[in-house]
Amino acid sequence: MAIALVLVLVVIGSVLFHVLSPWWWTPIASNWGYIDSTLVATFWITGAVFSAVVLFMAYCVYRFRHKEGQKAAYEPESKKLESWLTAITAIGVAAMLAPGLYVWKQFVTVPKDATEVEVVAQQWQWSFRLPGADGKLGTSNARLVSSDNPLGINPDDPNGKDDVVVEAADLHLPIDKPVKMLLRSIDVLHDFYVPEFRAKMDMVPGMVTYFWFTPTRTGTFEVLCAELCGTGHGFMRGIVMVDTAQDYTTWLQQQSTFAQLSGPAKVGVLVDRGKVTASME
Ligand SMILES: [Cu+2]
Repeated sequence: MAIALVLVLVVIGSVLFHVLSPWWWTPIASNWGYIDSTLVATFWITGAVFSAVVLFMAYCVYRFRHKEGQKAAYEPESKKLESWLTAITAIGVAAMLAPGLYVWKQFVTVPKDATEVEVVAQQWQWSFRLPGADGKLGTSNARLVSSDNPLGINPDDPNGKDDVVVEAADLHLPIDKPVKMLLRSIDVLHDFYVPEFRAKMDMVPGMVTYFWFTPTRTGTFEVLCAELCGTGHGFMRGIVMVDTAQDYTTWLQQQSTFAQLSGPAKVGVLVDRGKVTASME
């Protein structure tokens, strides 16, 4: 009897903890509200199943408790019970997977007007690269990484000359413009994660992964690394600031291009700082 009561209390406590918990998501700052809905659906389904199973256990503990002279019936198989339990489980699993697959399709189907932004991870910092006035990022290769070229940008690619390099500093993005995040790592596995954007993706050395999103409110958001990447993993933080179009342009004009950082002697081109224009406008 006491055990049955404890099981009922576990269900009541779990539901109350979920409903009254002060730990919930940070307010969303991107278009991915659908990811939240998918999580809510998963909470409802797993919560209902958890409550049903534990309450059923409590019922059985109470109903079939020991009584003098009572014998249990042996029934190793029940086709009918197995069929409907299988059917209900299949429906529950499908209801959790289907919205996830649907939102995943959207997550990696990048709209045509999205601007590319490259994120480069390394132990243990974040750097960023934006296309310059030509709207194109130059090619890159981890073999080209050096103290003068920390992102490994190809100096022979003309598209890369005007790329804006933001090394180990804050990234700014304009509000309400879709961006395609191209994710690159130059050492080990990392994972670019901004909780408010409801978006994260592994970064794998040797390949470029991506997702897209549209920032929907201005503010300062923390970038976390969501992949255990070494002793400095916990300190691998960065900042993404979502600006109004005007603030974004002001920031962009203060940034340096790859050509400027490399110096005229190395690439033979001198780009005027004022000519870095906002490719997202
Ligand atoms: Cu990391």
